[in-house]
Amino acid sequence: MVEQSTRATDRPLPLPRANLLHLLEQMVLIRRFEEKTMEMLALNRIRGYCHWNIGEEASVVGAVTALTENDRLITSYRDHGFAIARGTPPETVMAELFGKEGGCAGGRGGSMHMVDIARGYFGGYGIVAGHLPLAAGLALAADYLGEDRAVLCAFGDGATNIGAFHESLNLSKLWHLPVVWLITNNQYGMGTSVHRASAEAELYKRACAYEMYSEQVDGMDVLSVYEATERLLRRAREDREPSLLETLTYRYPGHSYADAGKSYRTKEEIERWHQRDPIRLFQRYLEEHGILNQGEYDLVERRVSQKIEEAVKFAEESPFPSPDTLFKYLYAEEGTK
Ligand SMILES: Cc1ncc(C[n+]2csc(CCOP(=O)(O)OP(=O)(O)O)c2C)c(N)n1
Ligand SMILES: [Mg+2]
Repeated sequence: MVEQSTRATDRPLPLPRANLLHLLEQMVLIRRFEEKTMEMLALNRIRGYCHWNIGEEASVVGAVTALTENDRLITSYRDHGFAIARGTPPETVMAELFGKEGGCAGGRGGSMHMVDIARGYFGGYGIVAGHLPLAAGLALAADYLGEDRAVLCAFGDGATNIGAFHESLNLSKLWHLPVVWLITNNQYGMGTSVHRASAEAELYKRACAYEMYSEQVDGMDVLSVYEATERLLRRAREDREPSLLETLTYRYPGHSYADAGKSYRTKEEIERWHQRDPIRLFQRYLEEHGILNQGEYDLVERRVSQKIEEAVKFAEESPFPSPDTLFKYLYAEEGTK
């Protein structure tokens, strides 16, 4: 099969060289991090659920990189990559997966509940579409307090068939809230394809019910995702207008550890999406523009592999939370907001 090129190949460079290389390194970091979590799960170092962003790196990194420091992010449970892309140190994400005190949620959250308030990451949520009303609330707070920030709310295609999706989009348009609704359309909600679940399978079109602006982009092309998200976040901040962005992408592994992802997808389909691996596409783009050669790519892999080793070491060495702190974080403490 002929590999499709990135849509961005014939455009001028949209970002300085260092930023482009950073996008690549973030994507490689997320890929290798997730592969390591699979290994750690098999070794029982990580217990419980694990939903990976493998295959979706361009959608995750492209969107999150478009946020300003002031902006806010909130996501579903498929959240390891979102935390890393937002700048949460990989070692605290790994420690969270291990259930350790040094984790970004103090070991209380685990895979589905990464959080990093200091970096404006308001967390991953396990209830499908449960966080969309929270995103509307974050955007309403920004508006009410006159803050110069927008909210990026990421969720899966499956979330678009939940009532909270419609309620949140409706209110956000009615009240002109500064929020970008981001559908990471990886073609499946567990084992159900979008075409079997949604009467309108072009999910971005659903925004028309709320007279909301929407777009669909190639979610395997990190620059397309970055450019669209950056533009829509700016519109949210400056014009106080919400919008809906759909990225078309694919998760290469199964839904979680209990799903091999093979019974409801053909080998041919999986192979077709592998032909457009977001990391390979962007690597080629950078090579075609003389920004990267194989030796430099190998260095990226080496740096990433070092970071992953450090992340595992930190997670292993961090203690489990002490039982005395069982009730910590359950109630607000006096003097805290
Ligand atoms: C309200 C609710 N219903 C069902 C589930 C079980 N469940 C967990 S993930 C999932 C699929 C969601 O698919 P999608 O929104 O496309 O996200 P993806 O996993 O593909 O990233 C379902 C049905 C849940 N967590 N919450
Ligand atoms: Mg999905």
